[in-house]
Formats: sequence, structure tokens, C-alpha cells
Amino acid sequence: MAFELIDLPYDDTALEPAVSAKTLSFHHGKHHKAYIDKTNAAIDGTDLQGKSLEEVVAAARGSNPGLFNNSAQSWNHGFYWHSMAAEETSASDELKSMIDDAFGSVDALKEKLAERGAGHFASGWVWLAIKDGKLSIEETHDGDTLADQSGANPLLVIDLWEHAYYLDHQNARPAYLDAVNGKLNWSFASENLARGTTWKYPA
Ligand code: MN3
Repeated sequence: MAFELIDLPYDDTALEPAVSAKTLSFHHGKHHKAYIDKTNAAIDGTDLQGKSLEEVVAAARGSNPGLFNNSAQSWNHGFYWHSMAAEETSASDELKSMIDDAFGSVDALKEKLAERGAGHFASGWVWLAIKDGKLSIEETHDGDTLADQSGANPLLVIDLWEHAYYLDHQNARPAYLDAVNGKLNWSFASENLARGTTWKYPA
């Protein structure tokens, strides 16, 4: 069975003005769809067909750059859509106390995410993750992902590619990061923390 482009968990207009309907429709309907289509084309007729997306990413890492980039980007975008929410969400007590211990407060964590995201050179992703049992801000370059990295459990991610923000904020990545920081889905992060294992792309 082929991988499917998952639906956005909200309406196109739900994240405005942080992320406009126009950006979402291109980002989801064109960019994410292209990654999914290219992943499906690359695994068609191979022994990777029928594997989970996380297994495809792991198998392609280091051996098949084209498939790795497209499968990792397929996963990253699915995770990114869920990392934002239309309504205000809040962290579980467990997550809140870990954030307080590691960063001092949720606002301080948001500042750190914005700082790391703004400082990241060129395309990539900035993540809040559990690594070695502790909260950590991680960066990956281009299509690289935490999907298949045992020892790192991603809780949230922000897309740093220009296609994520250029229509709305032009070159002002910090303005995008500030806006998206207000849309982060702390319920999703709390679920990922409580599960203790990496989120799975819907089969
Ligand atoms: Mn993107």
C-alpha cells in the first residue's frame, strides 16, 4: 500500500495570520504531496513497499539519498502539521515540570526555539525532543529527521525551509518563528512525551 498525504488537522485558515491559508495550501497540497508521491514512486515494486514510513526512512538513511530525503520530508511534514494547533493548548503537568527544570518557563523555551531556529543556516528543522532522558532542542539540516533516531523522541518541530514562511513573512524568519511559537500544540507534545516512543506516520 502506498503512503497517503494525511489531511491537515485544521482548516486552511485556522493558523492565520501566523501561517496563511495560501501558505498552507501550497505547503501541504504541493510540497508535502510531492514528497509523498516521490517516496511512493521510489519504493514501488521494491521490498520496502508495505513497510512503515519510519522503516523506509531508516532503510534509506546513508544508502539512498533520494529516497531518504523524500521519505524523511514526508514524515517531517506530517509531524509538523500536528505540531501546530488552531486553539490554545497546554502542556501536561509532566511536560510543564520538565520545561521548568530545563528552561525555566514555557516562554523561555519558546525564546530558545526562536533563537535556534533563526540561527539555523539555510533549510532544516528545529525540534523539541527528549534525548538521553532530558528535554533538548535539536536541529536537523535539509530533509534530515529524528523519525528513525533511537534515543531521540521528538515532541514538536518547526519547519525552517523558506517555503514555510516566505509568502507570509518574506525573508523574516524570526517573525515567522515568533508567530508559530504562539500556535505550538502542547497537547501533541505532551502525548509524545507520555507515549515515550516516536510518533508514527499514519499507515
Ligand atoms: Mn516544508
